[in-house]
Amino acid sequence: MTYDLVIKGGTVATASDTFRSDVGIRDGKIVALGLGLEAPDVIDATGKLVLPGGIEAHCHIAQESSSGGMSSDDYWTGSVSAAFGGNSSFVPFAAQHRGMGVTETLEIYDGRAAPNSVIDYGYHLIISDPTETVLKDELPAAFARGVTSFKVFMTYEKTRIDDRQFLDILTVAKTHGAVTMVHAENHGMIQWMVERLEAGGHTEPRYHAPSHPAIAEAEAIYRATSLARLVDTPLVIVHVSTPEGARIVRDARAEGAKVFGESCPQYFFLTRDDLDRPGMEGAKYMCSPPLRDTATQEVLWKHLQTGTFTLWSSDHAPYRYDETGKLANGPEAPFKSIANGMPGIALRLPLLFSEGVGKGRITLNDFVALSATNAAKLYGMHPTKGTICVGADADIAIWDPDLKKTVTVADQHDNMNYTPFEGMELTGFPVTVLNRGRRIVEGGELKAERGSGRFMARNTADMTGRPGATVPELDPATNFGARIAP
Ligand code: DUC
Ligand code: ZN
Ligand code: ZN
Repeated sequence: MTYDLVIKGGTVATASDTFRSDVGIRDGKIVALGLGLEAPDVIDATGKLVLPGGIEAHCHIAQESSSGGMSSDDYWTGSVSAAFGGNSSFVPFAAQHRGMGVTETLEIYDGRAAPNSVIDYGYHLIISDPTETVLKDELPAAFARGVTSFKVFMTYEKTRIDDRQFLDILTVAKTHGAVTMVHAENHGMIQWMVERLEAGGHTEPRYHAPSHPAIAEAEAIYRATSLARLVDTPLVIVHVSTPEGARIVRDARAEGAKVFGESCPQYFFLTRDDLDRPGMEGAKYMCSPPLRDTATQEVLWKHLQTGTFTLWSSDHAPYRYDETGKLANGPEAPFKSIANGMPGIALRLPLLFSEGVGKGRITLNDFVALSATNAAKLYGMHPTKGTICVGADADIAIWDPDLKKTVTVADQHDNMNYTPFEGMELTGFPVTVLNRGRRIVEGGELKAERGSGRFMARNTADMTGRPGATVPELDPATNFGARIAP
């Protein structure tokens, strides 16, 4: 057999196995695993780890925030930063705003992504206006073109949907096999807290944390999982930030519900104390849900270790620390008028590798599962993406497990003027990244052409191991609850 490219001498790891193997690549696909493979083009991976290219499954790229401002990264800078962080593909959001159609929304994002992305991309569709046309015609059409995951918000004035609308969306998702994702926080509790804080004159960034109490997340996660269990359809709770929230996800999973949890590095490595930095610096650390505390971090690590979280995502939501981003509403804007979100797309994987694998908290195979395989399975990309096997796309990240670096904004390759992780010392970084067999990052340089990433039409989720259950009231065997089954 002949190959276009062979990755030679490395240690390959998948979500289940770690083994010495060369990787033979032809026409952008992995076509052979074995020793002694040869090709005219060889990457020497001696002493390196050969891992599936990361799949960043939660990031905001070229997206207007709910407060109107545009994210600082477009599909060019966002995808370049992702590639330097060891990702071969990503799935940002396409956000429908009220009054817009879904088809129109996707066309807008096609115009933003196709000419710019250097890695393969798809979209999760944010639905904030579930009209009859959207539910009956546009969501099925989006699904048919490979947009197979929908996100909803339970808070934010301009995007939130109510429980009844949520059920309608879950029902469409169930009919087509789509996955629904939710930002779960109780809107009324947040509003009430904000009003009280503002009335007391507490408007600095540090008050963002108490304005989103942990119990607001727990209440909404319980409600969201209950709605999904009524419909018996898959639901991802994104950016879980509290022990209470994680426990609800864990319990729902233990009962077999089609519920999945996602968490993000900021909740593991930063705390609300960062919001207390002098002047407006705290604005850099504002995200929603907000940063919590060190006790929370310990609990979240345990949930990551024991499988509560299927997904580890950056939630890269970049707004520069200047008048184009965080300070768009003035140099002393009240916290409620400051865009929520922080960057981190290039650090999602190095942070987890260094502090997870490097510190013995998780295995290398867990790392692979969290970096790519789980997202590929849940969001309908597996096995074309997310693993190293014959027949898969040659999406590969070659890691130097011993490479040490101090995090600095200059190394992020994004369009930001800060990184919240500045100064952290990490060990283990990707050094060469491939997408469909082509080098996109090598030797510290970008090798990919702008616009060379391709749209990924995604399939339905793999629900193996998540049986779900019909609630008694909807079980035809009990006549929709009118009589008790014998
Ligand atoms: N939710 C996100 O998922 N990202 C940024 C801000 C938010 O509210
Ligand atoms: Zn969110
Ligand atoms: Zn997000």
